[in-house]
Amino acid sequence: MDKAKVAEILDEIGTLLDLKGENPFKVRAYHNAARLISGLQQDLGELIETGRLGELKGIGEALTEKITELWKTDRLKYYDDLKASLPRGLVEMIAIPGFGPKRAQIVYRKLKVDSIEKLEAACRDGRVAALDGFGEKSQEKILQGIEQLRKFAGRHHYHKAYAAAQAILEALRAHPATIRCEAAGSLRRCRETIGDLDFLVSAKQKNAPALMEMFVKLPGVIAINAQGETKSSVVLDGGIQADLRVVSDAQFPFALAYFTGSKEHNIALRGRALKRGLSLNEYGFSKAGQEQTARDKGSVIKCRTEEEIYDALELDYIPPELREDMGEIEAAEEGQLPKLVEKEHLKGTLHNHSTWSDGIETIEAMANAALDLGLDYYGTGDHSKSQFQARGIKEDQIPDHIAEISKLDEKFRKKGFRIFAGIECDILEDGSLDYPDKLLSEFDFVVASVHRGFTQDEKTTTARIIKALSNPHVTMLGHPTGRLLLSREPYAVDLRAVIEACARYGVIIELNAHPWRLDLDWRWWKFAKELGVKCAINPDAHSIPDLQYLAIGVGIARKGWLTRDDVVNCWPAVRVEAALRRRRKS
Ligand code: DGT
Ligand code: CA
Ligand code: CA
Ligand code: ZN
Repeated sequence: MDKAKVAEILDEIGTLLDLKGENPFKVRAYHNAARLISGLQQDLGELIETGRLGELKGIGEALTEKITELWKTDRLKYYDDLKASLPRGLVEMIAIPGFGPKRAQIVYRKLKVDSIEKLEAACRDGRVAALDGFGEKSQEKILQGIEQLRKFAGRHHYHKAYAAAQAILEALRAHPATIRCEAAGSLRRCRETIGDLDFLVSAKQKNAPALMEMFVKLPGVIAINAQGETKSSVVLDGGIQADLRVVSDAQFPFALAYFTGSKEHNIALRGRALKRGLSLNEYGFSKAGQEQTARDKGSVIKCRTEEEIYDALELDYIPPELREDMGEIEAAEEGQLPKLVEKEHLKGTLHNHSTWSDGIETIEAMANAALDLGLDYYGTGDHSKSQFQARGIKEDQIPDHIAEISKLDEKFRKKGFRIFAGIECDILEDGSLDYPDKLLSEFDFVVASVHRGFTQDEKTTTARIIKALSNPHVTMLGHPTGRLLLSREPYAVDLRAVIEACARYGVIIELNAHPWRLDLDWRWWKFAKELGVKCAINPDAHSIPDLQYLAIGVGIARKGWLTRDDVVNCWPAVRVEAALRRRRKS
């Protein structure tokens, strides 16, 4: 069993215990252990073998035993028993947004409701509203939550889909029959969530069956939906569906363009081809009215690459992230596509957490990890005092906090690396900030974020955020909508007004790169950029592996048409430092 799976099971145990009404400390111990294990830098197997697992903070004897059992036997009796002791439907219920274990327990005990279907029925006939502490409003909320859950079903967070795809790509590329191989679909376009994976391989026709045979037997495949000569479909561990198509190498660029999508982009391209008397599909170009098929001799215009397909349509090459039919074809026609930001352009990372709040590493360890990634600077951004459950920094700790960062900055300067002192400061319900201005002025930069009061109406929330933005100490707006992808809808907010306010006050907007957030949404960046608002791609890292989220953030920034110059953490340290300071002095 790998580390990630161990962490996942520990996390689930925490949830199950919560559902059973166990004491909150025990529940939290499992959730914390899960976070610790998933972010662990040392080798878990080695810690277990050398008996040093218990030395980790928060891993006591009971947890050591359970983790060891999981690691060594791939199973855990305690977990199996726990799962068996609760109705399956009850566990499923807690995935309903806004419906936690506590409420699940109540409806289970009082109404004998043990499935989502029964819960929906109990809401429809008013039994839930009649329960103590529920009422009409929360009953309505639960119904909305069930609707949302059904909408989310079958989609996956980007990092999970990406990780699953990498393993499969490696296997497919290593196969001797493979000529070219790519993952297409929404993954290649870097959508914020992924429905299924679409793999494409080019090979000689006679080799296709062998490739299919390998594909359906890959580790991680838990079910085979279909296995054919040119197309197979499987379900992977974690519930992600993966399709594989094998085409000839001459068809490959056409199939790649087609299966990359989006559907809307394809339709627009096809329309453009038709205007030129051509028909375009996944096999190639043909004379209009004579569709290519898989067996045809080949495209009437030969294209070795996607670039050549766009060229044949008199378009500049359109990077996959832009293929959403949102103006990219017009821009490509006029030679107006932006030169998109790239991973290699990143020079630093701002807004990260440490053991000063809810992160699992020290600032020094995090900064070293950023240095190892080849970055030139690191910004801290721990929580402010109102986030007490995330151990937000109390006012009287701030001098020590800043002193530690200054000392580290001095030390790292010798390596040509900078550390900036930031803070993720809560925007309180009334739009004021969690610390007085005097304390805020101690920091190099302030990320202002909403972490509660999500139920305020749109007008109130918008005014609340804009009031916070007007404070000259605020350098950046954190995760502007508070959404958690596939789990929590954004709070009601007029983003247009918020972005305009950012432009007015010179506030940077965060592109929170945590795969559950990817907030500000990519659809808004073009507008923000037109107003001159700058972007910070922030991993919001709570552990060293979380720093990898930067790459996902770059994908989303590309989707938002951003260039290197639009992204502040692609700037050299001196320029960033000046930019962070500018507003507060003016
Ligand atoms: P997903 O899987 O929901 O995250 O999104 P996609 O974009 O990966 O969609 P998927 O897997 O259904 O199909 C992959 C690509 O195949 C899609 O982006 C465009 C192409 N495609 C699928 N169906 C159609 C269609 O009916 N017409 C056209 N023109 N293209 C299609
Ligand atoms: Ca797909
Ligand atoms: Ca698909
Ligand atoms: Zn936050």
